[in-house]
Amino acid sequence: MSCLLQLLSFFLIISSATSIQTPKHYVVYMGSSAGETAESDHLQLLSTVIPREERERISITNHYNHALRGFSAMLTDDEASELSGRDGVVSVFPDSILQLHTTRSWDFLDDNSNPKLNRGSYLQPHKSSYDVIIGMIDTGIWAESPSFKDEGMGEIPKRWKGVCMEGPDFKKSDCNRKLIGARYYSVMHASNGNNTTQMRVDKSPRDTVGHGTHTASIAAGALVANASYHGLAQGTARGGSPLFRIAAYKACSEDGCPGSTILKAIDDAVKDDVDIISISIGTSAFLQSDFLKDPIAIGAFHAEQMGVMVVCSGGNEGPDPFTVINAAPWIFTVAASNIDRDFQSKVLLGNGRIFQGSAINFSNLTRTETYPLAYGKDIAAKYSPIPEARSCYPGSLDPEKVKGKIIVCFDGFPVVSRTIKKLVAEDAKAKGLILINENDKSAPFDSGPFPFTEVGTTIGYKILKYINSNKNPSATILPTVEIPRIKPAPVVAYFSSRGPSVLTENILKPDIMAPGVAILAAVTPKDEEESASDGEKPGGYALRSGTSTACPHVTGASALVKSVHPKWTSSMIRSALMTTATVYDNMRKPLTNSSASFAIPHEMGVGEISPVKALNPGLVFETTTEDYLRFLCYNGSPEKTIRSMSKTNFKCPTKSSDDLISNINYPSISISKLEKSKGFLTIKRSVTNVGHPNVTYTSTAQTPMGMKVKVLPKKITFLENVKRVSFKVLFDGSEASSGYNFGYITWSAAQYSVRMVFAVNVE
Ligand SMILES: *[C@@H]1O[C@H](CO)[C@@H](O)[C@H](O)[C@H]1NC(C)=O
Ligand SMILES: *[C@@H]1O[C@H](CO)[C@@H](O)[C@H](O)[C@H]1NC(C)=O
Ligand SMILES: *[C@@H]1O[C@H](CO)[C@@H](O)[C@H](O)[C@H]1NC(C)=O
Ligand SMILES: *[C@@H]1O[C@H](CO)[C@@H](O)[C@H](O)[C@H]1NC(C)=O
Ligand SMILES: *[C@@H]1O[C@H](CO)[C@@H](O)[C@H](O)[C@H]1NC(C)=O
Ligand SMILES: *[C@@H]1O[C@H](CO)[C@@H](O)[C@H](O)[C@H]1NC(C)=O
Ligand SMILES: CC(=O)N[C@H]1CO[C@H](CO)[C@@H](O)[C@@H]1O
Repeated sequence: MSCLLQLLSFFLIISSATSIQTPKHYVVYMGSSAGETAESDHLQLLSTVIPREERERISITNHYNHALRGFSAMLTDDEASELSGRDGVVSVFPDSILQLHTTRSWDFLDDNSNPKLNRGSYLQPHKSSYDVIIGMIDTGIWAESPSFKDEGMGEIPKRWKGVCMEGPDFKKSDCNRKLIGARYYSVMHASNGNNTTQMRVDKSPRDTVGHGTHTASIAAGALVANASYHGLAQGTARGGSPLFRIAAYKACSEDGCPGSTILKAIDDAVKDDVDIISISIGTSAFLQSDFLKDPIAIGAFHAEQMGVMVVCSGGNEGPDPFTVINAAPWIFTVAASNIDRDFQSKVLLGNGRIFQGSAINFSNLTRTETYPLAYGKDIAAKYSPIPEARSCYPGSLDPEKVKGKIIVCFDGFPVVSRTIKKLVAEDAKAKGLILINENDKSAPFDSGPFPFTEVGTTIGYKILKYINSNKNPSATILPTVEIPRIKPAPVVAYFSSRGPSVLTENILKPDIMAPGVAILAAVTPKDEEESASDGEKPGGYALRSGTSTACPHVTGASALVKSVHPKWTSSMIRSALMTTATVYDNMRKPLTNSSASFAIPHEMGVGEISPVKALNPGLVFETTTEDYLRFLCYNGSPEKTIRSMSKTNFKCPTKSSDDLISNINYPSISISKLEKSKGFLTIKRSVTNVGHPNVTYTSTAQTPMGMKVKVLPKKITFLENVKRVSFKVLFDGSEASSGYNFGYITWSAAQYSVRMVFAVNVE
């Protein structure tokens, strides 16, 4: 036995010693920028690990030197590991491809259901005193969209240091007073794990994917009257405020976004002097390892340190818990909700019965004619397994039997998205597809001109019963109609990623929720060709879903607060939005999730944004860079590393443990472990008065059954010279039920109401 083991390890040593390591793309992160670092310093460092005979590899693909310090380069694993031990190197990690937050490979949200902008009236235009610049890190921009017209906008702010990069299809004159900057990046070497793939070299900031155009028009699009998607969702399209400026940083292509390029885009955006960065991109929840090996978390940390706010989508991997990403405490993390609008395509059966289905389609079918109706299982190809045929699995249906019929399938096999099922039916020349969805997926699917609708299991089984009890069942799918003023709304979107974060349960994530289902926003013409029926004039707008569309709503809302309170830091703006968020829907009932249960903070954060209320929050929780550094200590990063990031001689507190993270001055409270036997646990917070100078606030607590919550002191008073006051919250879970308990504490005075949500895991 031991002999065999020895033999095995012998072979292992041989094989690793003889294998030639292929260089891959790595990011070498070196902490805070200490002023401009010359590229030659980084080349010098590289030359100490790369052998002389491979000198051509001593070359830097990205050089970071504004917000942070570091570079990316092609390295072997050994070279990378050697570099990671060097002085001044915080982390070395393989570059990876992050995904746009509207698509995912095993998607519940379909490729088609990309993101786009909410119809008007979401945010009121507001008198602003400060000219906010929003940096969109995304797939670039379609400058010609009416959403980026600059009518009525004043001079570009003098502090702006960005550029409008040109390309074969993009001229300097494509930028204007609304779209003030556009950059693109040469994305040459990118690798996923050990598989190095060559990516296209970009030549222009133009958006060829559509994602960046949608998100930018949501955050800051101009007013566009009569925007609609083929007549649906008609109204005035506009972003957070028509007056905000946009700078586009094209870090992504349709293949995704290399982390090394996102980091470069953040570095540039900070240098260019944007106020807020919006990122609707991320890795998969299951690939998260460490905040300091995550390019978005690293970039966002340094942006925050330099006074630039970073807003990110929380991901589309819901509804399972522990799926939220972009969950560092210095990131504003956004969940998605449905809004009060739905899209339905009715199914009309041969027997005259009509059922409601959910879809966005351009079906040309009418009431007057019906088509043969068949269940996938009954028209299976030879030898194909029944579960596959009942789910429209590729290759499982007999094209001869499908042709000319309306097909009914179940939504089995999560990897086979709605897009694929639609293609399976369409390729076999089906007349239409009725999908029976076991889960309410809440985001209507855009099937373009192909007749499609999606029904729940109750209706689904009625349709199957009709098929089974009729010799010649038939049906038709009617064109989509918009159903306005849906109740209840908002509702947590099914796909929205859920907390807690796998990286720490002592910060509540996601932070907040915003509209992210069937949002109308600007698109690129290419995007539209696919959906337009013959001869139809493209309208320039489309409906898309995903936390990608929710994030720029929060970016726009943050910009609104910034425009009215230019001196506020990002943590003050975040706090203002969080403590004023609403937890009630349009029926004045507590917010719910898509299965009609009360929504919990792991689904929606503190609730749905309420941007206008956030302009006057009364009190704010300020979270400082020092707080974030202490967070890193508590989270287990070495002090040496944290010093490299801080630019100072920062010292970690002598007592350092994960539990102490709950004491970071955050606008919500999360406690990963409250032991029943240990009595009261004390949490500290401090609040800053931004409202009337002489005021006394009183606290009340909304507590879950059995849990004791005490706020000390119960009243806090602010005077002209007393702006910041500390208080304690004591939690006793000895009689509470085990598991997560949720509630909130409200500080009230006159017109102000400051809500602080808590999540406490009782053991
Ligand atoms: C890297 O290669 C090893 C073996 O060659 C393989 O087991 C592993 O899955 C690969 N990792 C990635 C991320 O591709
Ligand atoms: C790398 O990935 C590409 C596409 O994902 C694949 O075609 C190729 O075979 C992979 N190469 C290696 C060495 O695994
Ligand atoms: C908007 O469209 C409606 C009907 O399509 C039309 O009557 C109206 O004049 C349009 N308004 C503008 C401002 O174009
Ligand atoms: C609907 O459009 C398709 C092409 O998109 C065409 O083949 C079909 O005949 C049309 N059906 C009706 C009823 O007009
Ligand atoms: C809604 O919330 C309930 C209770 O927390 C939970 O059991 C259910 O799985 C949730 N539904 C979705 C779709 O997340
Ligand atoms: C606040 O109170 C102080 C004295 O307590 C008073 O001098 C001051 O005028 C008050 N300020 C306002 C704005 O009411
Ligand atoms: C939502 C949508 O586009 N519905 C269309 C479906 O098709 C009919 C007929 O072509 C159109 O009139 C609807 O507008």
